[in-house]
Amino acid sequence: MTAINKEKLARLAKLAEGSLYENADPAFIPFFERIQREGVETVSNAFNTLGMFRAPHSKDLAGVDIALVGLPCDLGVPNPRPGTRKGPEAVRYWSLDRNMVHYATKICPFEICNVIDFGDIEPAKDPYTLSNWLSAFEQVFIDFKANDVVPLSIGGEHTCSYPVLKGLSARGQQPLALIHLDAHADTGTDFQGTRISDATLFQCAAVDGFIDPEKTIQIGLRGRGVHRADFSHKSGMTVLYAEDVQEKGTAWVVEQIKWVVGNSPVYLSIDTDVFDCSIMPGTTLPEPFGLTGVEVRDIVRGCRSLDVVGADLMELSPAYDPTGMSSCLASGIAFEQFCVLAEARARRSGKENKTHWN
Ligand SMILES: [Mn+2]
Repeated sequence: MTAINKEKLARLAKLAEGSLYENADPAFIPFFERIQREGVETVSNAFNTLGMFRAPHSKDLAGVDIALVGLPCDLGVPNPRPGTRKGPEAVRYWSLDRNMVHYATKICPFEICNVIDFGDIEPAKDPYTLSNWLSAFEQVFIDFKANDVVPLSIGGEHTCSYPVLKGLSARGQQPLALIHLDAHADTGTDFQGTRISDATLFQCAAVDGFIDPEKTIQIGLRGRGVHRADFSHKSGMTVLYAEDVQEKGTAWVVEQIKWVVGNSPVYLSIDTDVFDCSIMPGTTLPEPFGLTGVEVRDIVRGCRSLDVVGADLMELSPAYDPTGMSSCLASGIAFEQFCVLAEARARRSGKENKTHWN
């Protein structure tokens, strides 16, 4: 090839002028310009002032639409693979490598909702006792509910979802529908002498009136959890096995979700073991033959039109994830959940609030 002519080089040089974001999607240039004015570091990740997905850290719930929050507890796991207490830290780390704008749906949660990173919740005393963690979580989620704050929680093991559901249902006064993605039903009874654990929490949540089993759909079940799913069937939950998703497709799954949930306020809980063990070693109980990242993504995106009032991503266990890719995938799914929550929150309040960093 001969040298590229000067006019073409000049044209390319012109295209390359300007700052990093001047060549961004024009719809989001005002957003990126605003957050630069507000001092948000958007390139380097080496800033411990950055919250999850670069949200501002705050404990003040006034005027807040969405709280990103960590539940760093793994005391409800009786098996020999503890470690989910490090899940929030790993998602915060990998969340800085996600964009602040959804590349496909064009949703920017920070432009339609006032978002904070609430930090992690820990009990004020005796952290050796599971019930102290659950009480600490319950109190915060009661406050979230009272202040109309929508949470995206990162676990922690699945027991932590019980006090979340207790708080968001106003201790059962306003029960929720539930979309539950998991390899296991988590509707067992009294696991090894403990009533509330990561094997029983959804039975407890139903018996205690926090969720309506007839408006509950469990998706992705397989392997060792299936024979413990009796309560799910008998109480009227809709149960879709991993094979149902793989054979009938995610569009069919989303139809079932809409049929079960309707327009009820719904909570979206994802256990990382819903993913196949080959892409999710970093979880408490890895299960073969699970869902792909794209399948879970499409199911979450399929919830965009629903009245989602809270969501969580549980059981991420970074110690078993030497490459970090389990946490990378988890942070990507958490961003999908974040966008769905933000859209639903803005729709419910009928107005769009912005996130501010100062
Ligand atoms: Mn689970």
